[in-house]
Amino acid sequence: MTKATDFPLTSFHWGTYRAEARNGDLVALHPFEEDPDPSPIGQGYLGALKGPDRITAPMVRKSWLEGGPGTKGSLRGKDAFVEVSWDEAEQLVADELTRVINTHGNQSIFAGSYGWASAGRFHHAQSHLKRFLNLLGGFTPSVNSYSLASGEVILPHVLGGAELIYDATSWQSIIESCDLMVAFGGVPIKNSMIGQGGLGAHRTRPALLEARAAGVEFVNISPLKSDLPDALSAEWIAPRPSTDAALMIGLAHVLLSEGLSDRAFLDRYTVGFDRFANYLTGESDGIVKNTDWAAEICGIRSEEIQSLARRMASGRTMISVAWALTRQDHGEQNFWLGTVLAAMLGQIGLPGGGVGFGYGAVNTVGLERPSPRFQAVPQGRNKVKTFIPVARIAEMLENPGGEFDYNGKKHQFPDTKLIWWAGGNPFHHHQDLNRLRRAWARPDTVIVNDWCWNSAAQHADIVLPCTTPLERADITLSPRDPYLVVMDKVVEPSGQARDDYDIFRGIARHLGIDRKYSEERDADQWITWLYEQSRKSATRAQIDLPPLDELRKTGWFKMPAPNEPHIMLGKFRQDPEASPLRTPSGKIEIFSEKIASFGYDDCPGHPTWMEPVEWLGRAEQGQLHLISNQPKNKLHSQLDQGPVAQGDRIGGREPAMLHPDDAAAYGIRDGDCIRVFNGRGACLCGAVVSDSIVPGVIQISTGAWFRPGPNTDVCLSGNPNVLCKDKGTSRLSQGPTAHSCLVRVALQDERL
Ligand SMILES: Nc1nc2c(c(=O)[nH]1)N[C@H]1C(S)=C(S)[C@@H](COP(=O)(O)OP(=O)(O)OC[C@H]3O[C@@H](n4cnc5c(=O)[nH]c(N)nc54)[C@H](O)[C@@H]3O)O[C@H]1N2
Ligand SMILES: Nc1nc2c(c(=O)[nH]1)N[C@H]1C(S)=C(S)[C@@H](COP(=O)(O)OP(=O)(O)OC[C@H]3O[C@@H](n4cnc5c(=O)[nH]c(N)nc54)[C@H](O)[C@@H]3O)O[C@H]1N2
Ligand SMILES: [Mo]
Repeated sequence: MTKATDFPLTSFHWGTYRAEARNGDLVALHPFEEDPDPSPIGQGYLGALKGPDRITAPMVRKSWLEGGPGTKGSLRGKDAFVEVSWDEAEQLVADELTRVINTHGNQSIFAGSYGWASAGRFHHAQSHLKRFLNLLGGFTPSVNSYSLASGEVILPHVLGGAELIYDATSWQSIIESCDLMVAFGGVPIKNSMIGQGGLGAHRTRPALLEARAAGVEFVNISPLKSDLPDALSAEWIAPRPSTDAALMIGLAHVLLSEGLSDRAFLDRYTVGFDRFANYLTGESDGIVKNTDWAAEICGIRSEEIQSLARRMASGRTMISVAWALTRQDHGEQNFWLGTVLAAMLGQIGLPGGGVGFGYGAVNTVGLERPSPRFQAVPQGRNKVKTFIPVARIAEMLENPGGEFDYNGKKHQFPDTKLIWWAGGNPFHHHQDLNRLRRAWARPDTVIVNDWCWNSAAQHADIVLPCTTPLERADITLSPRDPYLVVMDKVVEPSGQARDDYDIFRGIARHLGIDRKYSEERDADQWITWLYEQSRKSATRAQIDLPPLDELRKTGWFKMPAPNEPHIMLGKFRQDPEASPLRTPSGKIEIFSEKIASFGYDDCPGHPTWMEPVEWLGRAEQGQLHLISNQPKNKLHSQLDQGPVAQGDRIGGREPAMLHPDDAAAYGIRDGDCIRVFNGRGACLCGAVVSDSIVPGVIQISTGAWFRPGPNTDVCLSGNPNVLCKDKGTSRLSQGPTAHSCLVRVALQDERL
């Protein structure tokens, strides 16, 4: 009999599986034998791989094909598509690139192409798109991520580097030395199922349970009870969404006023505490930031804030600040304040204590593993100097030549004529989709490489069908995961689908750059080259990787974990003079002269509470705060069409969770079809009535494919991004603010 371990391996962002195919079809994905907590997400491929949403041939939007570039952009997402041959599609793309570059210049090509694409070191869609366009003179890129843009921009100012996000004190250190883990935004198990670039073994749930068994206590600070598993018996504190900054300032006030802060640590390792202390006491602005002040804003009782602060000061405390807390108005403040609280407790750089950014956001945070440098597909050099902060896309399209602030400088938006997306879904990830749709009508041409007819493909002019990881061989080489996995080709590509590499190679031939683009290597030769380069650099870091032919035989390899549990900023703690931070002062910046010098009223020189643009403190009667968090049954919009995600739908719509009190106020019962709406848009959802969410808050996971009805803008499948506001976190980082959003709800007649 065939054993599961006889089946070939493949890897996704949500884990490694053994894939079973019969007669050319995928029939099962078996959990990888090394994985103690496999994710169900992968099963979404069954049915989706060859389902009705698969793109099986190159397609061109009818009006564009008939009228040429710039024709009826407002029909994007509504027009019919016409099938063309690969040769015809390649020629159309090559001609359009030549026209745009010659007439408007390379900066008018926007190819930031943000998105998660698929695991596998070689077949990484964005790398190929960028390498290809750089050979033609470049393109306008985007900077930072939707995940935590404001965190990525603030941390270098405060702690000297954004890479600390992935350098968290390890779970092992928490298990051994921590007394209390205070998790702002929780440690959501559902999110820890993911590891970018592929992962071997899910670590977070076992780590949390080990920590609990070792006596670590947990506090879940979140509007959702489920952000920490029940087995941890965590205390649940639910502040109003987007008010954690006020809560943290209240906690800091208790530490200061009750003499619980570590003055010696603050003196030796930080700068600017006194300026912040003057803000806490009200000396600088006349407002005392005590717990009564905080309670008024965040809705947590004053005594509860005091007792949490005292508890945090009474032992070894790890503060976790979820990435979600950066995806809200003034999101910078939460990472900054989490750091300041940990500095006041004086535990940064000690085992099991201090601050960590996003435990549970992905499997990677807190994972014990070495961090070698692995070779990526070389992207070449981009000669174009224009760029946008990733979430400013609609503004860029609306406002060519317009000025924007970013991290201390002023920049200009380019005039975009051509958009090319490969490996991302802007109609999933961007906020205010109706606004995006209007702005998206403006460029002359939109090209999308994807494997399924999701909303990004639907809104393109030229659609180039690509393969999935199951249809190509690759290798995972993630510096953030200890497992290397040889990914086998399991089934043949559907229809005429091609690897992204072959798609670009085909177009490169029409433009005479094939040799430069391919370096005359086929995919297999590239994979070998990537592996050998990575192996050499691993050797330099004293990590021995097996030769490739040996690895191909075993299928996977696990790099050994370091001997000592990792402690973030441990070296800095030991000797701040010998190992200074890369901040201007070399220390933790509680006051940043640099940020203050930018003069931004939405991000001053020290952490500050500023009212978010939309929040319950200013809600009108009938408004609820929307949390659009990550879906448990898929990765963003990926596999939304598959059986796992569809199986959780209610009447075909995304579930929306609300509290029994709110449901009662609108006559909503469990399972009802509801309309969630605000001035920006509306979507239909299936109601889930539950007391594991606080009153006043409604939760809709992201990921449902944007599907406006034939005669309406209402999204029929429940994509919350029709509701979320499209505004930058601040002039400092211009990050997305999806989580600061008010909505209304109503019962909905199903016949819309
Ligand atoms: N309201 C709200 N919005 C959010 C968030 C939120 O919390 N709330 N979260 C934000 C966050 S953190 C993120 S990271 C973004 C995620 O946004 P995205 O990363 O854009 O979302 P995905 O659905 O993962 O998009 C990946 C796309 O790549 C395609 N793809 C997969 N493999 C391949 C391949 O090999 N080649 C090509 N060409 N394509 C491929 C998939 O089919 C899919 O269309 O969403 C953001 N949006
Ligand atoms: N299954 C699955 N896992 C994923 C992803 C996925 O799509 N599916 N996406 C991956 C990606 S790209 C990313 S960036 C990470 C994101 O990781 P996170 O940012 O941690 O993910 P979210 O689910 O958006 O938010 C975590 C929790 O924060 C809470 N929260 C929201 N707003 C507030 C607030 O104002 N205050 C407090 N205290 N809590 C709040 C919500 O209850 C939410 O459940 O997840 C990754 N993991
Ligand atoms: Mo993300």
